[in-house]
Amino acid sequence: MKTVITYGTFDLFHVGHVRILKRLRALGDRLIVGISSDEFNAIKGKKSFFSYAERAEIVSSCQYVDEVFPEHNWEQKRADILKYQADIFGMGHDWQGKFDDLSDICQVVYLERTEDISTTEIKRSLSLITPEQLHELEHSVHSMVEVMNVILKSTNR
Ligand code: C2G
Repeated sequence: MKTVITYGTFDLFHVGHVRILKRLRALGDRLIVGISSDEFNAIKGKKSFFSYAERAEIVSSCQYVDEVFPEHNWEQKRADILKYQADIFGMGHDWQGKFDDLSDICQVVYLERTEDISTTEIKRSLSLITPEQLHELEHSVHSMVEVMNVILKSTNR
């Protein structure tokens, strides 16, 4: 049973997260993920949209993930690797070299990141939506609902 372990915030779960988890899972028989707690996120200078509990629930629902646990600090990785008897520690290549010190107790790998998507970029794009655009969107949705109701009524006659 080859165990792979990784860590992250995984806020606003997106295809970049899915792909790294899929690639890591393919390296072994089970994948265990340390999800950064809200308090650790603060230390990392991040404020996630979803709470730890929500992010843990989302990541654990991913088909490539077997177990999740809280990541409280930078220093716990060595103990976690020993506790879970992890054979491979992996991260996206934006962390290249940062965790090589763990190579005495497991294989350390850095896999290709998915370019052009990030939680930060998603938040930035959403923040650019103006109230007027939201109003227009709301109006369009209402119009679509009215059209659908007419179609439904005409088909139910
Ligand atoms: N990732 C990726 N492609 C993206 C975005 C993220 O492959 N477009 C990968 C990252 O390389 C990382 C994982 O997804 O391996 C989680 O990324 P984040 O949620 O941003 O986590 P991070 O802030 O990197 O926290 O102790 C380690 C830290 O907890 C890592």
